[in-house]
Amino acid sequence: MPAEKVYVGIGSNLGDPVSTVRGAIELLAKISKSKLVNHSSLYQSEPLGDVCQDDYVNAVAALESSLQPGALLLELLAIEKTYHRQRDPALRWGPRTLDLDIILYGNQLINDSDLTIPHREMHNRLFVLKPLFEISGEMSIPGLGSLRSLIDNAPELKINLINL
Ligand code: A4P
Ligand code: MG
Repeated sequence: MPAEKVYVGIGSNLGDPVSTVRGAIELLAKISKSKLVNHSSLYQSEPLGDVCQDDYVNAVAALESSLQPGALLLELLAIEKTYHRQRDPALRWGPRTLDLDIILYGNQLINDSDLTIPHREMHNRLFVLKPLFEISGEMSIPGLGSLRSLIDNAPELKINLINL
């Protein structure tokens, strides 16, 4: 199967989100039959949805993958699992959030019970659209139109580049 360009959204807001996102990018680079070709800067963004949570660190990575979408999703879930628990300063185990979403898989439109591509909420999420634009530039999103117009029409959200 020829490789497809895949964009993966990365988000974390528990524990040490910067190191989690960096670690996730390193693990994305090790996925079989896939190559990490680029990743965005890290962004700090205000939480969308639940009001009682910390800011997120978000990024988007670009892969070339010849894994089928379902197989790639399993790889992402395995990476999430490695970050779901972390020692807090009191040495107790606590939850850790790492969300890895398939944002785009080539030009494919997928609507399975366990997989919707493009990601069903991407157009509402500047924390996905902005890092995606940073690495892809203007592009056409299957079924949704131009990335530039999605950014212009997305709900407002505080989001800043993290200068590391
Ligand atoms: N699934 C369907 N389509 C996809 C896809 N394209 N990529 C299914 C990945 N998974 C997909 O995922 C549950 C199931 O969704 C997967 O097993 C897969 O079969 P999940 O990550 O456990 O849950 P979810 O539906 O993604 O909901 P979750 O995690 O509660 O919320 P979201 O939608 O991931 O959002 N605010 C900021 N600023 N930044 C953030 O990153 N993230 C969230 C969580 C909320 N607010 C945020 C951020
Ligand atoms: Mg998710």
